[in-house]
Amino acid sequence: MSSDIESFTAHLQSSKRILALLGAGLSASSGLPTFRGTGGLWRTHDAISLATPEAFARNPALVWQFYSYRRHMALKASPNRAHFALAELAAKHPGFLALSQNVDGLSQRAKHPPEKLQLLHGSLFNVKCTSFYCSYHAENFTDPIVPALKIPTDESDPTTKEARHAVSDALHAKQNQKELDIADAQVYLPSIQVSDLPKCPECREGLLRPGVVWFGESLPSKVLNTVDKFISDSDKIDLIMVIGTSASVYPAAAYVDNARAKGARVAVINADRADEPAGGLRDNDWFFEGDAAQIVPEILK
Ligand code: BJW
Repeated sequence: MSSDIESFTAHLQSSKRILALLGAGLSASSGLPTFRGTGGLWRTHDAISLATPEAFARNPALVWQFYSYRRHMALKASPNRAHFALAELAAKHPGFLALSQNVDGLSQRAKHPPEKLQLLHGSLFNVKCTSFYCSYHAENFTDPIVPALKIPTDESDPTTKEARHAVSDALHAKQNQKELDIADAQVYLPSIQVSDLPKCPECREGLLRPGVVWFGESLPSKVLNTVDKFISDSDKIDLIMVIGTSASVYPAAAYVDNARAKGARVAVINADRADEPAGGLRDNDWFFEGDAAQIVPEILK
């Protein structure tokens, strides 16, 4: 296993069929937290434990607050150099396909050609109706999606509001309103009624939910079919780049072995040397350790 950029570049240049499996580490430099390890906590909740249908059934307000916060943060973030470098490779290479586990929309905003980007786990900016009888789904970029989910400011926190008003007048306080970092468990989080959560505009009964794939749910069949077709139509896959992902969630993680079975060499780009794909690494693989935002543009240059 090597970290030699020259041998990687030579292989990339001769590669006809290339996959890239993308994960949260790709967007870490854009300021968006990953799921596992540091940053994987939202308030006192493991982010993974909120990404389940059971969590939504138990406490839809909390889960919506988590996703509304993430929509807000993703809209405030900008794609980094790795998103742009991958988008450029996708635009110029006819045999390249990116399989993204990310839901943050940053690859799309870096102008990654949509047909070369398969969203395995959906998007923060899709919503769908939870009613069994309704099939409503739509793109939605409204932030906040409903007024109740607006990120509170220090002015709306009853404790800090009192303190502020003790030292300044109401006008001054309003001008200096600061959004609270509600990911921090010490910070005030308003309680929200279910009746104030996003409702389906079509059936007018069901709650809307984020259009992401939670644990135990199937990935979109159209996406799975496209990826399966790319792999099965290829006599050989030359390379799979595994970028900023712990590659611990299936079926996404299995694409590394599927690509290997078609002859692919594996290049891992990860900040943590311990995060190898499940099947381990082989002698002719590459591991580039560090920030994807720095390494990806460098090795794709
Ligand atoms: C950096 C960096 C920097 C940091 N630069 N790097 C086979 C075996 C066992 C279990 C299963 C199986 N098949 C299916 C399952 C069950 C389950 C599963 O995989 N469980 C595992 C825990 C084992 N899978 C499912 O349920 C899937 N559905 C399914 O298979 O349906 C059929 C079925 C159903 C029921 C039973 C059996 C079959 C659905 C999975 C959906 C995953 N959803 C989430 C949430 C999406 C919505 C949201 O965003 O909230 O997807 S979970 C979360 O994990 C999210 C991510 O996309 C995904 C992967 O995480 P990712 O991106 O890898 O992030 P991290 O944090 O794990 O890693 C970040 C990496 O970056 C780290 O390595 C860092 O070191 C690195 N890094 N900074 C470079 N600057």
